[in-house]
Amino acid sequence: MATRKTTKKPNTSKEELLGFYREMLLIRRFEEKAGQLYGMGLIGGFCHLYIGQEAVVVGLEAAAKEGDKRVTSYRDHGHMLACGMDPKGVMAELTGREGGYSKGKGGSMHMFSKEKHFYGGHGIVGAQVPIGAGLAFSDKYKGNDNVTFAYFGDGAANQGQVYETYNMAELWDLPVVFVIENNQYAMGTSVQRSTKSPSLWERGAAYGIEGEEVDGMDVLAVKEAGEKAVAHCRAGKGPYILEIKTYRYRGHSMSDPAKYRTREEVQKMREERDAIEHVRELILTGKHASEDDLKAIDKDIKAIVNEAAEFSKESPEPALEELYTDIYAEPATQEA
Ligand SMILES: Cc1ncc(C[n+]2csc(CCOP(=O)(O)OP(=O)(O)O)c2C)c(N)n1
Ligand SMILES: [Mg+2]
Repeated sequence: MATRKTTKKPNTSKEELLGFYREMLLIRRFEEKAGQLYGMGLIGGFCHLYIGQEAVVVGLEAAAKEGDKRVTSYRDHGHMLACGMDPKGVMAELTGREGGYSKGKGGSMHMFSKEKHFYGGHGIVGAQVPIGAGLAFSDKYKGNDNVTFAYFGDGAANQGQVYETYNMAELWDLPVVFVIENNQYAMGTSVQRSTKSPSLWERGAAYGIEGEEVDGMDVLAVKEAGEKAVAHCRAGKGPYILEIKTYRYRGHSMSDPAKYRTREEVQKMREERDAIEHVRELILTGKHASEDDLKAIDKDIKAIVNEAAEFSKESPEPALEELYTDIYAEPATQEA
């Protein structure tokens, strides 16, 4: 992965940097807590943590506006927090409690928010990509200027449905940003082992889709690329691909034996490329805040996460009768 460019003065502000710091830290601390609750047996099933990749969603959310949509895979807790969903509702869903976004009946991979335009959370690798194009189609049909962010991984990028979607999205000029979160691994398979072509975004050229590679450990670079992508879509020029180079520090899921990479590789990335540390450095060297100010933010975030954990332990399990609810959808009404 390319090293961070430090020569250019970052085009940002104190407020923006502090906001990025807060939002990325919230995701990291939330995920650490989710890992603990999983270890305590309070979260069952699968649990895919987003630690290391925080700058991707936080940077892209900074480029989004109200009305924009997002859809992603099972590694979705960060996406939900970044678009403003309630940490209590997310954590309670992870623990299978009534206070969760799907009343405790869905879990990690089955959460949605109509209010925040978050369309899941999908366990089937790549399934969210055509869904993302469908969401973008609905906005194009309604004639508004909303954009959909369809996130998927490097592993998913080798799926056929991605390319069928590329073709239709470009054919119909759909306002969708295809975000490839290239964290270098698909479960235990590295990109080097799965993929011959060195870049994933360039495959869009076969369908006439523009795109670029982005440093996913630099939240400012992600935001800048996001703004460009979104402007392209809003201008009616069709889809755009962002291949965001990132890294997950934790295993694929909580049950990952981690035999496919060395501890040193992970350690090196944490020490040299961590996105939160990067913003912290920019804040301190730019004298935007003191160590004590940052400690106060850390404390604040810890309190939010602890409150979410407490809520998710205290919220009751769903009642037995809930087994019979939310099975069939109400007939959809035509929106203006
Ligand atoms: C269609 C399908 N095939 C296989 C799986 C099993 N599986 C779950 S995650 C995963 C790897 C996906 O990796 P990637 O797209 O890079 O996303 P990441 O986990 O790195 O975020 C696989 C093969 C699945 N869930 N769905
Ligand atoms: Mg991956």
